[in-house]
Amino acid sequence: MSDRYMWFEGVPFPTMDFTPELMREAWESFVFKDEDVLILTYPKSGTNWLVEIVCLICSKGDPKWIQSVPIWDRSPWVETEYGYNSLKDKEGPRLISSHLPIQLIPKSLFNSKAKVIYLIRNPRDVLISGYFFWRTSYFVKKAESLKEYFEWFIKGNVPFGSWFDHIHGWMSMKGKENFLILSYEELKWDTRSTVDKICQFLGRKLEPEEMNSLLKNSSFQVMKENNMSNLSLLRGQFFDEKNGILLRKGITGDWKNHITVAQAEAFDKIFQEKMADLPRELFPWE
Ligand code: PPS
Repeated sequence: MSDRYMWFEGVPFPTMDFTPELMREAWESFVFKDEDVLILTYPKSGTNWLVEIVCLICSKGDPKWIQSVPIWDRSPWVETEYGYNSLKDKEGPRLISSHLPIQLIPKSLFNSKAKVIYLIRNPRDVLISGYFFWRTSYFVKKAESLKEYFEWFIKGNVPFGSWFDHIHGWMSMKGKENFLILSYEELKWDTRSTVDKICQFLGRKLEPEEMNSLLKNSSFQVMKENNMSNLSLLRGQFFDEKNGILLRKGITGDWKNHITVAQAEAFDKIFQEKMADLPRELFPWE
């Protein structure tokens, strides 16, 4: 059980599988290769869904890989001890996941042509998803109530720091040829077209039946039942035995069921203040 964070360079991180030494080594020494694909998100934005989709693009819709290898081995987290060690000597093109803010990503990214997909989600839904997820985990500080977590989220006192800073930081990459920005909302509202966009970005093509298999196997229901993707293998070790759940609801706008009118108004005000300098089309839920 944890009642604290692991702080690194002023940003709070989970306490399990994260150490300052490893994070510094990854930051300074990890080498991105031009053929790598990096899936980058602020936590609770749909990372695992996007990983599942990219894996199915790589396997041309064949679900064997996603049904036999845990998702954290298919696309390891570069900032964790386990992920870093499995990635660093891996041959060939790699799928890599990260929640790191731009200032802490391994520096070699900026000298490589690795393809980066950055997935954004309505921060109100990110907040709710995070509230329910972190409280079943053994590796982050737990809020007493949603009210308390709401305050922490606004201040950035949550795992991986401020959502607002994360978005601002990574938006400095907007317009670069190797940087694709997507939203959870577009992925949810028009999965097929968004997958087409990803295929185009990765230089891949799927036949219609391959695409249909991808859509079926990355759907919320199928992923929720896939033990290689739903994190159930980590229950007891990283998460509460009974309640640890990654695939909770998988919808847009669930925040409306949890946040009070006063909180929603306060959030709108902060969002407008902090995000006014970024183009509105980045935020399709507005
Ligand atoms: S983590 O722990 O930060 O890596 O979580 P992450 O994967 O980024 O986000 C978890 C949320 O994504 C939802 N999810 C999906 N939605 C729709 N379809 C599919 N297939 C899918 N897979 C994961 C998951 O349900 C979490 O959102 P909430 O709102 O909590 O349900």
